[in-house]
Amino acid sequence: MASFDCVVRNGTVVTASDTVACDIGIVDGVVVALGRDLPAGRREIDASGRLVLPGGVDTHTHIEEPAKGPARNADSFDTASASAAAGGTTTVICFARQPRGGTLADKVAAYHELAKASRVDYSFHLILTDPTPELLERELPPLVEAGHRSLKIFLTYEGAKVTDAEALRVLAAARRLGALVCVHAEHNDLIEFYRDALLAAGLTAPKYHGWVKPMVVERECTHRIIAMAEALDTPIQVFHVSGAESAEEVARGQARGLKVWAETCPQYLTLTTADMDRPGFEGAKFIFSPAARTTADQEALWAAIRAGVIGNVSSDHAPSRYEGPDGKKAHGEDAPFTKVPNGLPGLATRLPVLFSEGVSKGRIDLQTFVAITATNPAKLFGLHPRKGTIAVGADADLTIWDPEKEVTITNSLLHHGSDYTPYEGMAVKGWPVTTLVRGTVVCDGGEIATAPGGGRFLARDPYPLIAPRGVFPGPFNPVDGVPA
Ligand code: DUC
Ligand code: ZN
Ligand code: ZN
Repeated sequence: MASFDCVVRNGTVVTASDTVACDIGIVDGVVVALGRDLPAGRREIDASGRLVLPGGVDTHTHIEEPAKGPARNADSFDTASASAAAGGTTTVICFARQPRGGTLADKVAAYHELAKASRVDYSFHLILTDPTPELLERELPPLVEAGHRSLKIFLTYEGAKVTDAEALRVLAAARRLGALVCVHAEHNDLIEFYRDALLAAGLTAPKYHGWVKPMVVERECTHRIIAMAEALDTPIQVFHVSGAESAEEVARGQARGLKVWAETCPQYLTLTTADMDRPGFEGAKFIFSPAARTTADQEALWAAIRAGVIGNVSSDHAPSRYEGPDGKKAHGEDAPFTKVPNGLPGLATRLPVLFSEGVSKGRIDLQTFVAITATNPAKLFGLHPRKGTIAVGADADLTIWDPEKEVTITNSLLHHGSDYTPYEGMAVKGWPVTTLVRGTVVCDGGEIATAPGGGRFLARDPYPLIAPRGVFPGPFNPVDGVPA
């Protein structure tokens, strides 16, 4: 009788700490053995000449979220999870959003229903747009207790943004409840001042999206939210750090010993302001926030990754279609940049683009690649060691990777609901060939191998990494109203 449900044989297993040639034995979706010459499994997968990586953990994905006006998120959980699987990602964290002036609990329940179509495992961040005492004191505690252990706030975007006073209340609530706060940090009033001036000057083409939010907009706000988090001794993650100056703010906070973490995204490592200036309306495909920056910023971000300042590279997958009445052209081909929905598809391309630009081009090593795409995000969001590594006892979420395979990215490879990829025509070296979620092959040779569904919700228990330090900058603890 076979000892294992499945054996992945003859591969080179890579984790954030080691590279080892060994087989992987799987029973009931869990890794139960790592070793040479394991006995036969009911299913055998030959990984000769391949790397076997922990399945990617993408902790910033907008899936089937309601959008503004005629615009629509181009993915369902069916298509988004297909693109995750095709790109070697086996866990996503996406967003259940409180409607402004509305309740969150109903939205969370409805989002759980939608997510049942996911092929990959998933967890939710809770977006707070209206942090009233009722929300923070009554609605939120049971939701966090049920495993939604991260909150997101926006400091910009009409309809989503919170004031500094509200942000402080969210930070205080998160500290009490044991949740991590993730922050979209851009200075709203400054953006609006720039916006009004640009529109008044008749500067409306897609490239002016870059002008409306220069680096100072993000740098100031990154500094501000870190200061607020420091004052309340509340751990935070800064989302989508786009360039050198914000990374420097994060590094300064970390050097002071603060629990401040940061992510960046492949688009900030590969795209620049020039992409928003492509001919015609093409630049709209590259409208996302914060905006793409310079090649010097890209090098600074790689350096921040190597230094450990930025420990997580997520996709910020936020797909719109380009064509059609609900996508980038929803307001026409001459629409001002202010009317173009923000975001781009990136779930499927996150790992290949990062591997190619990072590992294949020698900017980072394999261990760093695994750390920033799987292990660190799993740790930061309370999913490790079940997710984010290959170890006995971990879920058998695996990506079998061909490090030599050369692929020209084209949209039809990606399985998402968008009709474009910002990386169309990009040549990459290194590609996922087979993806397993808890021992089940979900994508093989670019073909999706399972029907929608099968993914599981990952409730996240309290975990020590995001416990407050117990250190305040003054003699008073303003969260609990007692001496520090
Ligand atoms: N920026 C965000 O903050 N969220 C989704 C899309 C985007 O570009
Ligand atoms: Zn954001
Ligand atoms: Zn986002």
